[in-house]
Amino acid sequence: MPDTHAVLPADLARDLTVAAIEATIVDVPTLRRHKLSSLSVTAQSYVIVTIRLGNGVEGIGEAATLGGPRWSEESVESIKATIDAHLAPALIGAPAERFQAARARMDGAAKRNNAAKGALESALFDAVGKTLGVPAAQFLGGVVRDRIPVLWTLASGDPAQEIDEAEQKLARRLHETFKVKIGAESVASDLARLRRLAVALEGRARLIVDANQAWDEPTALAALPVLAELGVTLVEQPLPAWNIAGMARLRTRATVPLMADESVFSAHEMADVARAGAADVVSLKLVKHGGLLATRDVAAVAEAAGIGIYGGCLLESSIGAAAHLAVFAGLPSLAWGCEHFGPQILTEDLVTEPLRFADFHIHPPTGPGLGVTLDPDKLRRFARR
Ligand code: MUC
Ligand code: MG
Repeated sequence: MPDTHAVLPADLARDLTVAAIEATIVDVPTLRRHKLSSLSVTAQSYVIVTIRLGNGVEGIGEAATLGGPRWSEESVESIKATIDAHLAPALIGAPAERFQAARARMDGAAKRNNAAKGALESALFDAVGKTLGVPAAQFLGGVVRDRIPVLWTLASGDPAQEIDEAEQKLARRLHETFKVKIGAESVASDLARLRRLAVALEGRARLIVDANQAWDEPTALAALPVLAELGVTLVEQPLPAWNIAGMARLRTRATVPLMADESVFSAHEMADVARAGAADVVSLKLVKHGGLLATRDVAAVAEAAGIGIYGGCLLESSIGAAAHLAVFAGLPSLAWGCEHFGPQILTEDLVTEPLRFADFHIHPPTGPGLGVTLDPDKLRRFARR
């Protein structure tokens, strides 16, 4: 098919060609140390992508990472290099509004590199949406919800600090579900920490846990009944990403639902997990799936298999969060809510008007494109030198 804008009026169409792409690495400090099973961060690193169209309109997107290339294989350095050398050249001159064709061009230029592709596709949705005065969610069929339950992650590893942090979130009616990061310490110490949290917050908060692949099968099997007894309502990625058969075996013995995170990047992996009966719930993330369209594809496979959907994050700023929310707001079902607390854990957000959190919900922005505006001063200030 020729790369023209045949479906749009000629003057508008001419303008929607991708003219320039810029990728900037930023490092934004977090309010406190955030500790996962295999990494710990005191700053979040993103690649902020700007796409300028022929009409002069700019769209923005964000690729998040966590602890360099340790959460997934991409780092901000690899993301910027892949965009500059391979993905940007594949998009320059292409019609921005042909999102599926842009996805095919990117897939032709680079295997995986999903965080990089997700940032670029977000920027395409933003630029075209801003040109046409239409929210990005509209390109995916429009929204079915205008607010989404949002949890907070407790990840300092210090139970006294975590109880205090949860109390503050409850008092301000920001979050009433808390995801506790486990797996960095021994199982006994994690379970003791969880017991302190469960007792302190009993009847006032829900707890879920994320082991980020830290356990083997016997360890998980022994821990699951204790997690159930403590009232934990969801257990995320207890086993290594590759251990789908192990997750399926665990699931036959578990009384707490299991969520796949690192096990599911592609829609094909989602289908494998579904076929194996290896998860009750899946966590969706742009950085895993490679864009808004791909995230919706993974959601469709999950829905078809009766697997619950949870709106995952990688501590994105309001830019990346807005791109996720454009998808989440339109999914037929989002039974497990979302975790886009990222904007609140940064010392400063990267947009002029941060996303709204109120009454334990996050509100997807309603303006054109992603509905957020990059603050150029902050981009300059946090850009890596
Ligand atoms: C993950 O594995 O879920 C999301 C929230 C958080 O604290 O860590 C991330 C990554
Ligand atoms: Mg996770």
